[in-house]
Amino acid sequence: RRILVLSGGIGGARFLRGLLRAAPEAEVTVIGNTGDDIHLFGLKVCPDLDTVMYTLGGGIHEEQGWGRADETFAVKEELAAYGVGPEWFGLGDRDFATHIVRTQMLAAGYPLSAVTEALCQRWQPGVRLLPMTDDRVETHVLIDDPDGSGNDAGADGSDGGAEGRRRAVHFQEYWVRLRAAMPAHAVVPVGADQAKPAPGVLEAIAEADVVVFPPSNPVVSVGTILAVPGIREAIADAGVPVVGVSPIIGNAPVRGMADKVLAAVGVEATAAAVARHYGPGLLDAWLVDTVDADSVAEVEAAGIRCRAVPLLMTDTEATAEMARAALTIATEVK
Ligand code: GDP
Ligand code: FO1
Ligand code: CA
Repeated sequence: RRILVLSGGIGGARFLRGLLRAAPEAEVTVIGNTGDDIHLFGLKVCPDLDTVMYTLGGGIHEEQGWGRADETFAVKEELAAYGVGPEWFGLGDRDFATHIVRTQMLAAGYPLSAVTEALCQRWQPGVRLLPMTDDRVETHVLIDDPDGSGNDAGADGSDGGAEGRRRAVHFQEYWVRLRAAMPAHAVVPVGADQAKPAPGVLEAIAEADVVVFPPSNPVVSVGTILAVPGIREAIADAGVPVVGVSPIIGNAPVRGMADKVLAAVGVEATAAAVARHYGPGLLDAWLVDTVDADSVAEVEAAGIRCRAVPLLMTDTEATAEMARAALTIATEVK
């Protein structure tokens, strides 16, 4: 059985670990989000691809969910000693090697998809990991300018935020430096419009027996992948079940800033609202947590099959149970 998964970083990677345990015989292809990518110190960093690769390859820092286990930060400290920033993004020595190899291969002319395949030769994640595109896409977030605009209130006493300047910051700066402490007015995957699906992406969608949206961030992870022209249409036209798992439990993300970016796109942070956001034209079935059992009827009324099951990925077996529930509901919808 061929399973296709659209994944961001931490949430998607942890779900994949459970999926591989639930369906050890399946061929799993992952389309990874690259909108989080950032260029630092002359290197290209791909947080979501690396999180999937490290998590499934056994190198992840488990508590953090990102970055390597057993890390040291000598290079980071030396860069800071030279006054070379930014200092707010925690790149470790082991992680730097991944970005050096990637940047070297890109400079030699290899596309990101070939680079990712080469890196996975070492890590053996047990899935085929494809970037959503080989083209450059970087998500930016529009916020009220935290460092400018001088006066706190407009001349007429209005809220500086409404009248004040706004600026776009890289998603990583919004999340890692600013901790998503202020509203996001817009989320823009810069470059997505001109991006083409990476080699193998459309074929993997066409060959899939089931497509899974894991509990990844619906806006900056799954949403960004769907923003690459051709991918959403290919999934909708594949004629196979598309099953999603809610990253929102009890009207809040389990971790991270999904509520902030959902608000930016006008979607409330509820399990049902996210299902409706994906839409019945795309999503055939949706899993919500048992605390959100009262929203099952609402989701089904939207034309999406829905079931309430425990959705906390407390360990691999709990996650495997979620994956089994997702594969089961898929057999009931198409
Ligand atoms: P990121 O790129 O590192 O942010 O990772 P993803 O986009 O793949 O996943 C982030 C999402 O995972 C967040 O919106 C969380 O709410 C969700 N998440 C994390 N842990 C859990 C969990 O145990 N259960 C569920 N249902 N969602 C989770
Ligand atoms: N997330 C943080 O909250 N703080 C960090 O310092 C940080 C560093 C980092 C380095 C490499 C990498 O691949 C990921 C890293 N992340 C960090 C996670 C990153 O921001 C992810 O993109 C988020 O999980 C949201 O997608
Ligand atoms: Ca991410």
